[in-house]
Amino acid sequence: MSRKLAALALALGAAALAACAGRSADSTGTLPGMPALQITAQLPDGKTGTIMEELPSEGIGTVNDSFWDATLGGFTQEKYAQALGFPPGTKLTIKNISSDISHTLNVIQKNSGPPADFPSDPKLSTTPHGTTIKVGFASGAISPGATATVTAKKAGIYLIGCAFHYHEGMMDVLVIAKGATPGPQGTPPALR
Ligand SMILES: [Cu+2]
Repeated sequence: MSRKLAALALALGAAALAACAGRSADSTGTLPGMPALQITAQLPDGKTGTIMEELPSEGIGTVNDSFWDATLGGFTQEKYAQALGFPPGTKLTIKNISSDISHTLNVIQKNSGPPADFPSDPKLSTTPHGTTIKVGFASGAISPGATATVTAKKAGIYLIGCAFHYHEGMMDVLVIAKGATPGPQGTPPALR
C-alpha cells in the first residue's frame, strides 16, 4: 500500500471515530423501514465484510461527507449511508435490503483521494462482470433480499454506484486499504 493510501485510511478511521466516539467496530442493528429484520455487519477486522444497499429514499438515506466533499448514499456497512472501508483480502457480501427494488454494485472508476470525483453520466452495466473489486466490476442485478459476493484484493479508492439508481443518489466511496474502516453514518431519516 502506498504511503498516501495509508494516511488516507488513518484519516478515514479518525473521521469515523470523531463522529461516533466509543462506537465499536462491530454493530448489530435494526434496519430503517425493516423493523423485523436484524442485520449483523461484520467489519474490517474479520475476514468477511458486508455492504448493505438500498435506495436512499427507502430509508438508508444520504450523507454529506465533508472528507470526500460529496453526497454519498444507498450503501452502508451499518445502518445509514456512509463511506465504505475494508482491508485488502476482505471477502464482501453485498446484500440488497430493499423490500421490493433490485440494485447493483458497480465499480465506476478509481480516485486518487478526496474529493470524490463522481462522473455525471457513467456507463453502468447490469450484466455481472468480474469477481474482484476493480474498475468495471459489476454485480449484476441483485433482487430484494438477495446477495452477491466479491473480493477486495487491490488497495485503492474506488467510486461505486448502482446501475439502476445512480441518478437517484446511489453512489459511494469504497476504500480498500490496510486499516480502512467505514466513515460516519448519515443522519437517520427521522431526525432530519
Ligand atoms: Cu439501486
